Amino acid sequence: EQPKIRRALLSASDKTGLDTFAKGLAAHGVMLISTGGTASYLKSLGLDVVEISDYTGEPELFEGRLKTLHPKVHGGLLHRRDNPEHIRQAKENSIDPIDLVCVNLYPFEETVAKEGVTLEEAIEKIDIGGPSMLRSASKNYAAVTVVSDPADYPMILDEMEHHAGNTTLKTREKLAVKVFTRTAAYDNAISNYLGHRCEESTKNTFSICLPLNQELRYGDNPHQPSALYGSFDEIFMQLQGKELSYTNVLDIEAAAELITNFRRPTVGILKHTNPCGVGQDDEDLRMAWQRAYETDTQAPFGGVIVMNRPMTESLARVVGAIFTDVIIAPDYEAEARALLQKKKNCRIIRMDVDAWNEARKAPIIRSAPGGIMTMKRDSEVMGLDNLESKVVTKRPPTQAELTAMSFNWRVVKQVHSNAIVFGSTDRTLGIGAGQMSRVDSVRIAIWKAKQAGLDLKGSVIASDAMFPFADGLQAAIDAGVTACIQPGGSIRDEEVIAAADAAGIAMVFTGHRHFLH
Ligand code: 93A
Repeated sequence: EQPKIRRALLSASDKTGLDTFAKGLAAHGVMLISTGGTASYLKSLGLDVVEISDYTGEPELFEGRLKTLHPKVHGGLLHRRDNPEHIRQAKENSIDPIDLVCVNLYPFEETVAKEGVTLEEAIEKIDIGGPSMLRSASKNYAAVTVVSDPADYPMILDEMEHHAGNTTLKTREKLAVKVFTRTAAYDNAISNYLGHRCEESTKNTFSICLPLNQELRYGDNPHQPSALYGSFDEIFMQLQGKELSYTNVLDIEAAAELITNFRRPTVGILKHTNPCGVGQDDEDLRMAWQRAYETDTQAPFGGVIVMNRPMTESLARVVGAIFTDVIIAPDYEAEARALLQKKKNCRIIRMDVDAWNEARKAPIIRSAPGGIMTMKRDSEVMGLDNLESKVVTKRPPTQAELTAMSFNWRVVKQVHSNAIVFGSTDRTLGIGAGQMSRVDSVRIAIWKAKQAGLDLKGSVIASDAMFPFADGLQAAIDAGVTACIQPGGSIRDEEVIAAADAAGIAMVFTGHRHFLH
């Protein structure tokens, strides 16, 4: 038979929900013990509280660095209630059992996220006593209820109501697991913050601890279970549609990365993380979509649509006619939302652009045999500054060609290698993705443009990496391009430039490549 909870220690930086919780505990006849700030707060609510220093008989020392690190606290949490020797030692040392601990930690993560925080400020926010109590209580979850999340307050009061003033063992076990996840994440945040201050140490270890965000529908295929960790749903809020799968998440990230490259109103259509088409229009988002869609009217079946402006009603109307898996927009006009509601299975995602921009500062992480690999994200469009000075051909590009180069370079960056994009100033015309030889990507892009009934005469070609031979560029020239943007850097660059000059086309070397694997 479970004894009632008699003593509770409350020490909370975040006082959210604490008033109701503490009152609820008091109503169950629980004695409340509290640290300085929390005690003042509870007293202000008219509750009876024992100050921690009165409880331990020792003052809070060193500006609060030493408040709860005391045998009366940790002994009260740690001793086994089913072990006569523990009970005897507790009595001998005047240690009373503490049956519930409610702690939330100094806000270390929030503090270091602030601009301009000093090392000293950060260090003062490293909570020692809080995690220690949480860990002591969790180790002894057989007897102690440990509360680390204000969201659990109502559930705990409810259990006490229905289980004679205590929680169930099952609940205590779950709460203990939650604590170890929380303290592990807390220590990782400290380790990463301090580690990043001295570059070298981050290279010694890499630690992450993320809470489960959601079980995914499945992985690449239905026989591959999959799960998502972290705070994905705070960046990409799903407003409706089927549950996300692993490939949906990959597509959403690829789509977000693509659209982030553009400031003008832009719509992108993707499939299997590759762009099928991208279009722009300053007046009408539907026109931007039209341009993207015309690039390839077949592949977008079951694809992803992304835009960098709130989705309009007129766009929702045309998109409604096409089978689409995911739509991503910073927002939706009310009429657009209403129209999309009819597409029950389609996942409608609202993208928090600020949160995304924050999230993409983190490195790319991939599994590697026996561990993981990290890589700085390819987040900047490289090589577009002073394009005029990067001309390698006799003929310099026209203004329109420069605009088209800039647009298609932003697209090709998000196409898997080997990547080729044909396009004009505000739209793609043909995309070749993921081929093992560059010239094949060129051929595929040309073939696809032809299939779509599009003319490549006067278009621009963008290549994510250098042309190793002249053949790829020659195929593009034969198809009608007048300008080319590519990184350069091949040992046969001279041959490639000669082919361009012979055809009178303009070419720039960005000096940066954008491989994507
Ligand atoms: O500086 S500490 O690591 N030393 C301690 O002994 C200690 N005990 C609790 N910080 C400590 N705490 C933390 O104080 C708790 O985790 C909580 O975040 C905070 C509550 O302090 P107050 O009740 O004075 O507002």
